[in-house]
Amino acid sequence: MKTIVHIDLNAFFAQCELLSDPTLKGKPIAIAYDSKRSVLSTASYEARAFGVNSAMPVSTAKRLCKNLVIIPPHFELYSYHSKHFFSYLKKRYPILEQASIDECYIDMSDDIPMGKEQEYLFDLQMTLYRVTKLKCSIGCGANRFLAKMGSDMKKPLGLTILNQGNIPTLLWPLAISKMYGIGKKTAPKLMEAGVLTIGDLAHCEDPKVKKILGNNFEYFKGHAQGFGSDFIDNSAFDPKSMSSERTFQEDAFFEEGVEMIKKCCEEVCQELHKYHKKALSVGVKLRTPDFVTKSRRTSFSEPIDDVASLFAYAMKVFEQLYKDQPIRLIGVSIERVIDIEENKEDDHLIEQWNSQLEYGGKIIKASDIVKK
Ligand code: TTP
Ligand code: MG
Ligand code: MG
Repeated sequence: MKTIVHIDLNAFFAQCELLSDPTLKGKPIAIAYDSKRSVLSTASYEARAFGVNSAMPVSTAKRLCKNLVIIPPHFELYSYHSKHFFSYLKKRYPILEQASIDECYIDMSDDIPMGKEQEYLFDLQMTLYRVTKLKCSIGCGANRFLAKMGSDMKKPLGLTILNQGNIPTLLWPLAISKMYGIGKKTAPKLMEAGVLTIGDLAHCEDPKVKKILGNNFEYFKGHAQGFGSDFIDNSAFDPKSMSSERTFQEDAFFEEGVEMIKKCCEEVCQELHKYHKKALSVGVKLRTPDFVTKSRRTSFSEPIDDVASLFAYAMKVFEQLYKDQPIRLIGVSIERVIDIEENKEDDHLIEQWNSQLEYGGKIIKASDIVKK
């Protein structure tokens, strides 16, 4: 049996902002562009106490929490902290698969003595905090699913070890909507069919539920029973292109098209940050209801990785493509993706930062990271 660990940083973007500006400590903060239409990337735990959450419209969040401090995103800063955090881990644990900007799976079968998971992982969590000043939650189990569910159970600084012994008391009572892999659309259908908790699915034989989950029924039921893949892919994924596209439920026009382009740009940028890359070109694809697809692209002289710039270029392309016709599908892609240069200054900053942390430390500001 393997020992798989999932590590996820707590309120990640918000923590990064806090490291740059300690006066924010204890305040409810959220990361978003402060405009009527935008949604929150994340919120600090102080803000979550008011019901404020990721993906919530800024207007709703402000209504729920009058003193909410809205901070615009600084992706370079988040990318910097992410890189620092995961490269520290990668040096110690070679079988590591980064799953997003703030989480990874690690196979620690050869690292943790049997039965010593709690002590070992608690020490690791404290070391990570000391070295990086970032709080994370850790989950551990015999497979990826249990590790992922475990890291989500307690936050911040949670540590949850799931095994066949405690699955009935820790995993099974959770609402089916909390099960990793069950989407927003599927959860209500399962609930309607009487599957309210993960435990219900673990024991389910109902043909109605089999129909809802289709070919994935056994897969999800297996997870609910505590089984699943324990394979960690540590071959660093090195994408040369990235894209995001959406089909509209009903044919859309210019304004909805612009909204969707913004959304796609945000998704593509998240991918760029995840892999520490920048883009040199952007393409827009547009499909009309008669399935005619047109696409165009443009290149830039300076590599970029921020949503605002990518969106501005994508809009130029979209305006050339759009001829008042209804839209069925819109996509944004970047084909020329390059590594962010291994910047000597960055390494120097990390070193300086590490040594200063030892003495209670200097604070790194977004402006120190953002390339001049
Ligand atoms: P998550 O790990 O999902 O969330 P989180 O780290 O903010 O909070 P938690 O303590 O519950 O793990 O996402 C990591 C970062 O990704 C998050 O800080 C901001 C960004 N993000 C978005 O931009 N939009 C989103 O809808 C979500 C969920 C995250
Ligand atoms: Mg997180
Ligand atoms: Mg995460």
